[in-house]
This record gives sequence, structure tokens and C-alpha cells, in this order.
Amino acid sequence: MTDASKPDRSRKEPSGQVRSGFVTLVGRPNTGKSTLVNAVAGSKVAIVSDRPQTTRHRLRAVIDSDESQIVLVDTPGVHKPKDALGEQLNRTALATLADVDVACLVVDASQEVGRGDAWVARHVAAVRHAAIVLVMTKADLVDQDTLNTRASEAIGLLETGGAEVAEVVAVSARTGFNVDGFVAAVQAHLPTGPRYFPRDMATDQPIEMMIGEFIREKVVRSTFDEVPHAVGVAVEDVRRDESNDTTTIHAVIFVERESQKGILIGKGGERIKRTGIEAREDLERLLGEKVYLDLMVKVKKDWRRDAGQVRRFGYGEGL
Ligand SMILES: Nc1nc2c(ncn2[C@@H]2O[C@H](COP(=O)(O)OP(=O)(O)OP(=O)(O)O)[C@@H](O)[C@H]2O)c(=O)[nH]1
Ligand SMILES: [Mg+2]
Repeated sequence: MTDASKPDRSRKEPSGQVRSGFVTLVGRPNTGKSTLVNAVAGSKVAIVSDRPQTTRHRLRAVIDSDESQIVLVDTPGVHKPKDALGEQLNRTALATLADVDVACLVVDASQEVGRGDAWVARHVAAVRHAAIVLVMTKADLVDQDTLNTRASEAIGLLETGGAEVAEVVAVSARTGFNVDGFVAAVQAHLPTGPRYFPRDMATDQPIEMMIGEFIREKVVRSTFDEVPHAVGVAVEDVRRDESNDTTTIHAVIFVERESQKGILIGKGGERIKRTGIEAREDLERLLGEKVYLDLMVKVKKDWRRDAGQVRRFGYGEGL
């Protein structure tokens, strides 16, 4: 018989305490935040593309080990907003700074440090309750001297804002260079506490949201110019058939104009067919079973300018 009033001494970690906490990645669009999250997580949880403003939701990836649980927070790239969607993305990203243990300023080492970085750095530097870490990404694309120069410039931006920089880490999520170093650096600044999420949980994103994002990634990657930004995906139905281990998904891809719809569908439906195949392959890896994917394309005129429509797509949820 066990006595519930006494602590359970048989557990591996008597107090259940490990190094644990929230680590947010904030930076300009396209700096490699989501790629780093995937590299640390060891599997694809976040969507990635070479177009700026790919990420639209806050995403928490749970990185669990025997000695720690790091909740790594991916955020939309902070940029000069042009519409209601852009404003919402910035709010989503900057709101993650309010309640974290480690705030990472993510700077692309392969680009000149610019005004966009300065603007994000000001927000990160204003955080008083968290350790501030500078992460220089895409280290594989630059020589050591350039990397050092740009890191110094970024440190300067943070210090001008009154911040004390706890760590500077250079990584390449593409080659895997120093991804472990990044984990060790942030882990060192986490307090001792409970695990916040179940140990086997990869992300806090609802599965419908992940499905929508995985589909949007394929659309973004297959289109150019304004089209990727005009795309929103609504997952209308996800149905599992346990008798044959399959999932059937119905989703609608929204764009803002008829011309964009034409681009997405392509000649004779060629492009939408390819998008569907690519998304299905990814979703089968995500869900670990056979997927039937039904995609429709619809026009929702100028939805990005309408704050109500932006919210209806779920952007800014959890703020
Ligand atoms: N060479 C190289 N490319 C990288 C690296 N990390 C990311 N990239 C590329 O940079 C581009 C942007 O990567 P993302 O991870 O989507 O960038 P992000 O910061 O999440 O972008 P937003 O979601 O728009 O804010 C993609 O084409 C990536 O493949 C890296 O370490 N090395
Ligand atoms: Mg991203």
C-alpha cells in the first residue's frame, strides 16, 4: 500500500525537477529560426521555405532529455508590416518575449546586419527577466572573419538597448554545425523546475494546425512574388479510418485574387496536383499512415487586410 501524503522516493528524479523553461527565437524573416527548431527537435515540426514570412504561428517544440526539458518557441519573422496579417505576425512574435527564460535574437550571418535586425534587437534588449542569447545562423555560408564582424555588430545592437548578452552562438542548422552547442548554451540559463509538457510530446500545435501549415509550405515553395503571402489554408475535415489506418483530409487553399487561383491550379491542374502529392507525402510522414488529401482553391478577396479574416485563419491565437 502506498501513502499518498508521502513523496514517492522510488521515482528516478525524486523531486521531478530538471532544468526546464521556455526559450524563444526572435528575428527578421528568413533568418533560419524554423530550420534551427527542426534541427534541435530532430524531426520536422516547423515549416521552412526560402520566402520571407513563412512562419505565421507561434510553435512550441518540446526538447526533452533526462536532465532538461527545453520548450523552444518558433515565431514569425519580425518585419515592417504592410497589412493586418503582418501586424498580427509581429504581435505574435514579440508577445513570446513576455514570458520566457531565454530570449534569443536570431541573426542571419550570411547577410549584412541591418535596420531590420536593429529593430528586433531593441525589443529583445528590452527584456529584463530573461537571459539574452545571440544566435548567428547560416554559419556555413560565411568565413570566420565575416561572422565575427557581424556578431560584434549584433552584440552592439543589443548592448545599445541596455542588454547584457549572456551567450553568443554560431550555428548552421543546415550542416548541423554547433546545434548541440546552441542547446547547451540555452540549457545553462534555464532554472530548475518541473517538466511543463509530457516527455514524448514533440509540439503543442494542434494536429489540424500542423496539417494546414504543412500544406501551406508546399504552396509557398511552388509559387513566387506576392502569391506565397496571399495564401491561407483552412483544414475543413480530418477523418481517421481505423479499419485500414488511413486519414482523409479536406482542406481549402485561399488566395486573394482569381489570377492567384489560376497560378496555384496551373495549366490543366498540373501545379495543384503536384502540390497535393508533395503535401500528402509530408503528411504521411507526420501522421505515420496513409493519407488521402483533397485540396480546393478558393478566393477570399484581400483577406490579409481584414483583421477579422486574419483571426479566422487562427493567426494571433493564444495571444
Ligand atoms: N545555408 C543555410 N541555409 C539555411 C540555414 N538555416 C536556414 N537556411 C535557409 O534559410 C531559409 C529560411 O529558413 P527558415 O527556417 O524558414 O527561416 P525563418 O527564420 O523561420 O523564416 P520566417 O518563418 O519567414 O521568419 C530556408 O531556405 C532555409 O533552408 C543554414 O544553417 N544554412
Ligand atoms: Mg519560420
